[in-house]
Order: sequence, then structure tokens, then C-alpha cells
Amino acid sequence: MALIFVTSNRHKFEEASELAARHGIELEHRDTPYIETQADELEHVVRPGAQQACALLKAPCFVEDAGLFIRALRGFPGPYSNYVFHTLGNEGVLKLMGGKSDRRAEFRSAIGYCEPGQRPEVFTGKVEGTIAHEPKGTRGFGFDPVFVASEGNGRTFAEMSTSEKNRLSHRARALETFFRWYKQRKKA
Ligand code: ITT
Repeated sequence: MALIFVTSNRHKFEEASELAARHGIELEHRDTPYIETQADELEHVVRPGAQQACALLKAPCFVEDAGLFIRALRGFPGPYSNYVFHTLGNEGVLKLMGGKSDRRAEFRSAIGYCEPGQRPEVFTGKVEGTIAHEPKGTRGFGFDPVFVASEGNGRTFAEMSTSEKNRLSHRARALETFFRWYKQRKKA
């Protein structure tokens, strides 16, 4: 039986599917509209999110929430990344970073997995990097053109293929931990 990933973002689904296939797991995409709680910690967003999506679908499923945390902006946009991306966009973020010499940032990801009648499980991942001075690359989505991963040879995520991004990314790291746990659980 396929494992359901509830997300409105097809790029996230593509990244997760590529990684899942390496674990022999088949993913199914659902865009079930669950309410995303606003909270300072991503973990506090995905726990109720997974529970709600699971109750709507009456089936095991997972949700994922991600954010870009910029050190010189004291962690902004963090849990508000979605809103900020859709209002200010990459150009707006680069403007906010104008004149800042400390360009360190990290992407964080939290996954919430829930089975009917059970409490949700949470898995997290992060990747460190810097904010570029200008957008580069055409792949990926969201803040990918302005995020240079520390281990990415100076390239932005938008200059990488899905499999390259999946070797480093916050989401890939959270998914790896989750898929390993999930396979053990299925065996038990
Ligand atoms: P969901 O339906 O799964 O919530 P979403 O697109 O709303 O999908 P998030 O709330 O998790 O995604 O992400 C917040 C924003 O952060 C999102 O709109 C992107 O712009 C950005 N973002 C998240 N992950 C990213 C990634 O891997 N690369 C670039 N930007 C990312």
C-alpha cells in the first residue's frame, strides 16, 4: 500500500518520491486541505497538521513544513516562510539582506506522521548555508535560487538536480530519518 504525503506543493512531492523510491517506498500525493497552525516551531505545526490530515483521510499519512531561518534577521522568515515567499519573494529577502555581511542561514524541515487512533510522530532535518547576493538557477522552487548550501560547492539549490538537492537538503534529512523508522515499523 502506498504511503500518503499530504501537500499542496508538487515540488516537495517530487523530491520526496525520488528519495522514497530509493527506500522501496511508494508515495501517493494528496492535496487534502488541512489547517496549518501558526507556531514558532515547525514541530508544533506538523503535529496537529498530521493528526488533522489523518482524521480527514481516515488513513496513515504524513505532512511536512519547512522554513528558511536567516541568522542576521534573527531567524526570520522561519515559520512564516510561506507568507513571506508569496509577499516579498526572493527579491524582497535579498533587499532585507542588503548591507548584511553575515549571510548565514539554514533551512529546517519537520515531518508529522500519523496513523488513525495514534499520536503523531515527528522527524526533523536541517541544512546550513548562506544567502546568495543574487538569485541563481532555474530548478527547484521557493527560496532555492537564493540558498547556497555549505556542502554544495558554492551552488544554490536551484542550480542542482533533484537528486543532488536530495543528498543535502533539510527535507531529505528529515525524510531519511522518517523512512528508516517507517520501514522498521512495517517490519515489526
Ligand atoms: P505544504 O502544502 O506542504 O505546506 P507549502 O508550499 O505551503 O506546502 P511550506 O509551508 O512547508 O510549503 O513552506 C514554506 C515556504 O518555504 C514555501 O512556500 C517555500 O517558498 C519555502 N520552502 C520550503 N521548502 C523549500 C525548499 O526546499 N526550497 C526552497 N524553498 C522552500
